[in-house]
Amino acid sequence: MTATQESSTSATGHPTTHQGIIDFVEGVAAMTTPDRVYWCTGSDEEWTELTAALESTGTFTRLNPDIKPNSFHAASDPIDVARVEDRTYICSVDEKDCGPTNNWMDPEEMKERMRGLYAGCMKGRTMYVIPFVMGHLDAEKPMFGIEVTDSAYVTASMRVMARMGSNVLERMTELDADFVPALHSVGHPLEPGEADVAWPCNDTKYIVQFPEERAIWSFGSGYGGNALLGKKCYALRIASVMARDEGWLAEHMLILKLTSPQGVTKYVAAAFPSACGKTNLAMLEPTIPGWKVETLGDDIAWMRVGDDGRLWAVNPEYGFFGVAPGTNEHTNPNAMKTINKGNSVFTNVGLTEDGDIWWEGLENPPARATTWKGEEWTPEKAEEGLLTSHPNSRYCTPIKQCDILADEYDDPRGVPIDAILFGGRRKTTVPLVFEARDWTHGTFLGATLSSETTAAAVGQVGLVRRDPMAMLPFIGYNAGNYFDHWISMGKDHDAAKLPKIFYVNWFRRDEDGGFLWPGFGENSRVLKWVVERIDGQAAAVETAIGHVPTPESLDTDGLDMTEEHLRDVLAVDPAEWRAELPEIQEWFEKFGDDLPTVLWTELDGLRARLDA
Ligand code: GTP
Ligand code: SPV
Ligand code: MN
Repeated sequence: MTATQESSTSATGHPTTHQGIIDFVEGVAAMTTPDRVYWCTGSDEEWTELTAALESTGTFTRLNPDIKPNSFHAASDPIDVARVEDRTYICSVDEKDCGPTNNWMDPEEMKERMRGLYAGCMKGRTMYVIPFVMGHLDAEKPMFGIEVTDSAYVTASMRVMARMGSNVLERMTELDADFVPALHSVGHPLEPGEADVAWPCNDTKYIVQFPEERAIWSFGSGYGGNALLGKKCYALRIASVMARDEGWLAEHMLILKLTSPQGVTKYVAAAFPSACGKTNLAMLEPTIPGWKVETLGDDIAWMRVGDDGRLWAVNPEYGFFGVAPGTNEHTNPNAMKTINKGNSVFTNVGLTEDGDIWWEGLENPPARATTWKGEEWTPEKAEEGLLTSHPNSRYCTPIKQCDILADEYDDPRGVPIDAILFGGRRKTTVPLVFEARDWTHGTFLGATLSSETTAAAVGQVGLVRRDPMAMLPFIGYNAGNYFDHWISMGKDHDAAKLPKIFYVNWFRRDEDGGFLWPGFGENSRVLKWVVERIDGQAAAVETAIGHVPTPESLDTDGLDMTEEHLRDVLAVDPAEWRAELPEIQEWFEKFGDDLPTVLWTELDGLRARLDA
């Protein structure tokens, strides 16, 4: 890159006088020995230079500008397609603070090991310095970070996903602000004359959080959640620790605004595990007349109790990093409109002959395409099982391009949440929707949330595991203490003003393996029941697990569904739930004394109600 910054260059030649930032950047450069250090400005010229550089290394293929302007296709190394949970560590000083659900290593030992990997690892490359802020630059306390990376792909993607650039650096300098130092390398140094590869990465990967230091060290991967360090590493793992210490919540939740035909507005946050429907719900087009959904966020919510006692949520991100397969004009027309405006990066999807992208589930399959692995694809080969796209392929697109982005997205105070939904992917047992009895019971539902694993993380797909609050891979400390933090939010504040908690499951199956519930836009019927519950209008039956809709209380107008079918959708089978009890028991036992006793009381209550 040739661009340099003239303004406010310090005596050290850096575009800031913030000594903490200078020390971090110089320290990393000394260890990793890049050929160049480049401070990102976030300008349009910079984007043009970055994307041109990515085209020249073969990382990016420019898409047809008549179809998707200023957009690019990228294909990763097949060993670098998803988050690597077994390589992700919480290196707290005390192992107990990491808890039983995270990998731990002594921070000094980990640093020693990683310094060995980082030594000279940026040789032959440019080191990009990305000043960024998660949330608003004019927030009461802006949440700054500096990501240092040797990946132009990561730099381009960070520009889409986070507010970044010169104005952020200037503000950090003015405030002499605290920031999260986030070090990233693909771990692929280049010897003199050695040609680069399209997707540099390393067989050895480490995604490491140092919670006390609020620092992130990532090595060996270029994939989103492993490499765009503002996202999962900062906004969830590190932020969850900050939130524990400061009395707020950092959660894996979408945020949406729902307006009824009468013009009544409600805000809903929902936590579903990776690849379980957050983006789709966040951008939903209601099928019930007169209802409107607007989006505030699709992956992460930071929530604080305001002076009014309500729980206020902001989305700290600036883009969508969405699952591509299955996205289409029917399932998510708003995502399609967003990406069709251009300015987007598509990773591990198919590339068509006319310079567009295609993935499984998209309309109008092309006559031929190149798969993400570079194979030739035709509809005939699809019948033999060849996929154009990796199941965890992603689009990366600016949130501001979303037509249904709510105006409140730009308000640093965020929005007051009326309802929290927890949900997972369960073929059996869990009904379409039910309401928790109170905040503590809601915390129990979140703490015992279960879901089938997906392609968003490396490993076997389809295994049922407990994924508390959809945060299993993202809680930056002892999950037992995290449950306690949730419980105390209900105790330290007026629970009546906090959101009501619900549990949903779009993924229940019939005997033939088909989905019992049509999902997507039809989920508006569930949202309607939820807000009517909050307003005391919708009926429910009290069951052992919580308040389940009566069949009449769920709006099924225009839905082609028999009464019997609807009963199956809403069914609570005591035998199935009894089978959950030993699993929950085993799950809770993992946490020993760190599990809040009220959660044992909740489990006893559930058992007693099931036996009654
Ligand atoms: P991350 O970005 O990994 O955190 O995922 P996410 O929670 O945002 O999931 P997303 O909305 O991208 O959905 C993932 C997959 O679930 C896609 O293949 C969707 O088509 C599918 N999906 C989403 N909503 C529904 C639904 O209501 N019913 C069914 N059957 N599938 C759904
Ligand atoms: C997830 O896996 O939950 C995602 C994608 O949202 S990633 O950014 O890779 O974590
Ligand atoms: Mn996610």
